[in-house]
Amino acid sequence: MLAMCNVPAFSVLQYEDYLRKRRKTMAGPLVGVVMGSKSDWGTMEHCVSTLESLGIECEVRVLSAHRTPHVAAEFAQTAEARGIEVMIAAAGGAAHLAGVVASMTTLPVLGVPMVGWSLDGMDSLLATVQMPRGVPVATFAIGKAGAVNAALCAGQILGLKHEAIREAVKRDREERRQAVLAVGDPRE
Ligand code: C2R
Repeated sequence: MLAMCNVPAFSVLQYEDYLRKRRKTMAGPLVGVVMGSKSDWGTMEHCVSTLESLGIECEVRVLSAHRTPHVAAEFAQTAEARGIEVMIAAAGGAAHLAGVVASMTTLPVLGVPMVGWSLDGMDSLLATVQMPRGVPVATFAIGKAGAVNAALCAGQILGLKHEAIREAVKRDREERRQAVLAVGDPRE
């Protein structure tokens, strides 16, 4: 599992110390975005573009808890060691991906239900949100709104520690406020 991150072999204590130092110096992706299929990209690109608009670097992968279970598990298990601080997982239909990711890491996992091939995404919403006690997935709205809000929420979580991201989230909120006020009378 650790081979994927090129972590040299040493004791658990040394490894934890190594991770702590690495995290301090590391400027790399802070968010891991994973989706069950390329067919989710049309929705999840709004998540990634929102992260980018906040100046948040992210990893983006298509991986499936059903079709590529071992790689999906490894991606989640090694996320913290790669410097990832928040995971976003999107899937449609029998949407188990976010739950499986959450089972493999203690990083916060934000789940985004995709509109699948039927049921307008209600299946994905319930599959993502109904996690058993003890393994949370913070679940967002179905589709594009959820994709954007998951990115903004990731920004809010990261903003607790990263000042530049905190300020970017405040700017984004102000821009959205201004955009509504700029509409004025919609008949015009
Ligand atoms: P295809 O379009 O590839 O057939 O996928 C995907 O997220 C997608 O919305 C259809 C839908 O299947 C979902 N999928 C899952 C998982 N893997 C793929 N729900 C999973 O691991 O939960």
